[in-house]
Amino acid sequence: MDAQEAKRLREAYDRDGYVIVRNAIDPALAAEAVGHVAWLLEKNPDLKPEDLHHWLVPNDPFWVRLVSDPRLLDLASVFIGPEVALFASHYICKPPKTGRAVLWHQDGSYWPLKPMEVTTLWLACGPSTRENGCMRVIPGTHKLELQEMKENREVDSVLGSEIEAKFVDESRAVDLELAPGDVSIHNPQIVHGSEANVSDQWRYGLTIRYIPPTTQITVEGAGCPFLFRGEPRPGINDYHPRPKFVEGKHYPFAGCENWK
Ligand SMILES: O=C(O)CCC(=O)C(=O)O
Repeated sequence: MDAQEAKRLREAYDRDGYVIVRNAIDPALAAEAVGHVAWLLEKNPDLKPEDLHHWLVPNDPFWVRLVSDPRLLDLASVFIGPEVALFASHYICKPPKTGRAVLWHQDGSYWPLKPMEVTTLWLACGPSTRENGCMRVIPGTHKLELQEMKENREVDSVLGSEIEAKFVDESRAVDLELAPGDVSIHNPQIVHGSEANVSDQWRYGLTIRYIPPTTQITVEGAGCPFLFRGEPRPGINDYHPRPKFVEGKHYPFAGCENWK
């Protein structure tokens, strides 16, 4: 990415609270991620496809390979600087007809991060459309301070909580429709969510939350810290080592021989 493109992305993100990058990764890698989800669901039959959480990451070479892809790290560094660590990553996949909504919320309200310097890359592994419950944002709401999220158990949703309705003007919402390999990138304060999947197609999405190594995860176990670029800071975060690929134990992927 050249400096002019980085400037364009940064300006859009600062103005709107989000930006879309098309073809951030190649379709073959996106397709491997879809296979990974099927593999994870088979290995973890008690987990719902919306709930493939960060605690699965440290012992999963493909997951670490995917979130440390240099193309994604280059993008993250536009927003958080050249040193890039992982705070957390979570597949939110919605099965046809039953995939749950994500109620309107601000991410930062849930996160034990100090300071709140963090950006999310939302990677479309398959097509993400209005019908299958793509992510939606309200542009400009990243300028709103972090609010307390309120519990809502009346709707079957992924988070079970939401921002108060007075902060949500749905008439201004933008659907982030993405093709496999595209990413949307969003600020931790932007008001966003997604609707249930009413289509007969799966929606496959991977959230990836990047921080600089100067940001501390203040609650142990709240994330899956890895340091991909830069130097650790004393007393800030214990980073996991890169997991080794073991045939028969891990999801096989292109290049897994380099992870042994
Ligand atoms: O995947 C979704 O529908 C919502 C994602 C989200 O809330 C996030 O990445 O912060």
